[in-house]
Amino acid sequence: MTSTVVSEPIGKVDHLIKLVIVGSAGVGKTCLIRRLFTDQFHQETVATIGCAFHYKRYTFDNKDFGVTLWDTAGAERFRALTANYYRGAQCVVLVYDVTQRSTLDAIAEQWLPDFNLHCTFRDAVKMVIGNKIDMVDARVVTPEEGAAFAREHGCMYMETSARTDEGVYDAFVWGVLQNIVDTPSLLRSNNYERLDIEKPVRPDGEDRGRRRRRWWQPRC
Ligand SMILES: Nc1nc2c(ncn2[C@@H]2O[C@H](COP(=O)(O)OP(=O)(O)OP(=O)(O)O)[C@@H](O)[C@H]2O)c(=O)[nH]1
Ligand SMILES: [Mg+2]
Repeated sequence: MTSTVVSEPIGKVDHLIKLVIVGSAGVGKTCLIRRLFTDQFHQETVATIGCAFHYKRYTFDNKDFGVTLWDTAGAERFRALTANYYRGAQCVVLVYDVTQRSTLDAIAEQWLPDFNLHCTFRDAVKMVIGNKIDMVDARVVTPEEGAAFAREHGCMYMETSARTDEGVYDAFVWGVLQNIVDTPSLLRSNNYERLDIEKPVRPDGEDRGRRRRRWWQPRC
């Protein structure tokens, strides 16, 4: 299997994949995505407001996959809003910080129940990620505990460091995307009408006569 990444506006692809990343505030969701898509890490970050949208095209076995990645805010005040993004998601990535046990507890108490309640794919891929493994001395959740937790809740498990890049590509591409690609029930044709993402309308109004839709501006 080959995997290449193309950063470009949403165009014709064989399949669209919707991936939502959730977890408590400050666990490193935005840093993981930045590492995956731009191979950068910034110590100083700004808390996500609501949700940020990213798009990237990957090629697996000569088929194009458009991956829409929804980076949600971990702050409690956005909880109700985040539930809206689960609809149509083939995958949820549940991130916790290995130096803060409360963020792992929050997956069991909040993030996973919320996703199970609102998701629309019975076979959705669920991946628990323990992030910040570079902070060896501050670590409080062991890899064994993390893996046992994920197993108990029917999820895959990986550990990462957005800072050092350890495990990031493996978790998202070989873990999450590969699993989706290998699950036929999760793959849908490139038919925007059936997807949770809305087809962009050309500014020249090409789609006149149909309901006006938003013009998505991919961010990377
Ligand atoms: N040491 C270390 N710090 C990290 C890592 N990932 C993120 N951080 C730091 O953790 C802080 C929060 O990172 P964000 O990516 O903004 O966290 P978030 O989960 O997106 O937070 P919200 O948007 O508020 O939900 C920042 O100061 C990052 O520099 C990591 O792998 N290792
Ligand atoms: Mg964020």
